[in-house]
Amino acid sequence: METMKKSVSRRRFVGALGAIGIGGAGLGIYQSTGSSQLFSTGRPDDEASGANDHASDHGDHGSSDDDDAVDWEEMDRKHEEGVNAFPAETEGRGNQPLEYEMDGDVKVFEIVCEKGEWEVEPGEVMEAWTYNGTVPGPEIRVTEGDKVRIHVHNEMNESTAIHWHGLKVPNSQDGVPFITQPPITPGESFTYEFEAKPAGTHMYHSHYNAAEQTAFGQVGAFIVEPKDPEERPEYDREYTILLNDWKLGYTINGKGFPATEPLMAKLGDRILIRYLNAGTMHHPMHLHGLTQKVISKDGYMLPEPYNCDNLDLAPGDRKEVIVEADEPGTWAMHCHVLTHAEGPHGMFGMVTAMIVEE
Ligand SMILES: [Cu+2]
Repeated sequence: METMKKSVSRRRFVGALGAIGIGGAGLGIYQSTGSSQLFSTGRPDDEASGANDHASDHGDHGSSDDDDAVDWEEMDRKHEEGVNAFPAETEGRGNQPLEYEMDGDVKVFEIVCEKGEWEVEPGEVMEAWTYNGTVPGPEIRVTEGDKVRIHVHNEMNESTAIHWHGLKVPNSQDGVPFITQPPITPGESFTYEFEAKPAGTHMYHSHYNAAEQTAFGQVGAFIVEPKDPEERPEYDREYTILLNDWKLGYTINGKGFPATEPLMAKLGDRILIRYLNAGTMHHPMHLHGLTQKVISKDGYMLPEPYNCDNLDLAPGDRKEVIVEADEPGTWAMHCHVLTHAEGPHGMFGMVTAMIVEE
């Protein structure tokens, strides 16, 4: 992973979005229906209030049947404001490599489950349940065939357990309380041990009160590099896009637009994107202007890779794509369930961009 924030030109981003015609057109239709709930960020406080900070103050004029009442200049301003803020600084960064120690030939990792806070968007600090303090949790990355030991410490006030989603582990290590192990009760620890296989993009996530624990942030990427790199296509850079919804809203790697990070590429680069959907909904990820070649599903290489620009991700899915950065510019990239991405106040949630520099 690379730090990308510094090299982004906001002017170029705005220019590119202008060129592809993202704007307020058509939003008057949404407003005349008065359905501001459509633009919920998905967070529980939104559900309670029936509105949210992306949609709430359009209620002032949203109930009007007269489209002329729409303050289009204000809508333009809000749209522009969000884009100008991208990529916005927030506290905390998930998905960072988890260090390990060697014990003989075993890679030993430590994971602490705890409740805390997480800044999802600038100024929007929410209750989060974390692995080692971040959302998503740190990235575990090993090589196929590695022996792995993971100590999980539960510092929460409810039980938990971790499931190694996509990995082929012995049944006793599968992480499902009352099926393969007792729950890890508050204050207790549990040690998982297995051989890392098969190669691919996998996940680890809570399998206890999982709807809540995972939605509050207890999920991370578990990458198993192939023993033989020749098995996989070559690439110049890679990015992980872990999607989640519900408790922290619609997020990419624990952040909502404009706090999401852009994917940077040099013209001609081949970019590997690892998509993981940890959420409760489908999220079709649409990349403007460039082709996504899907090479694997759940770690398994496709016998016939296929091209697309809109790639559906069901809950639990992991898909790997190669994008050839063959067209310069700032290309919007977002979930195409548009209520997860753009409302009367502009873009939010599952939105980022691939920036191809010449
Ligand atoms: Cu979505």
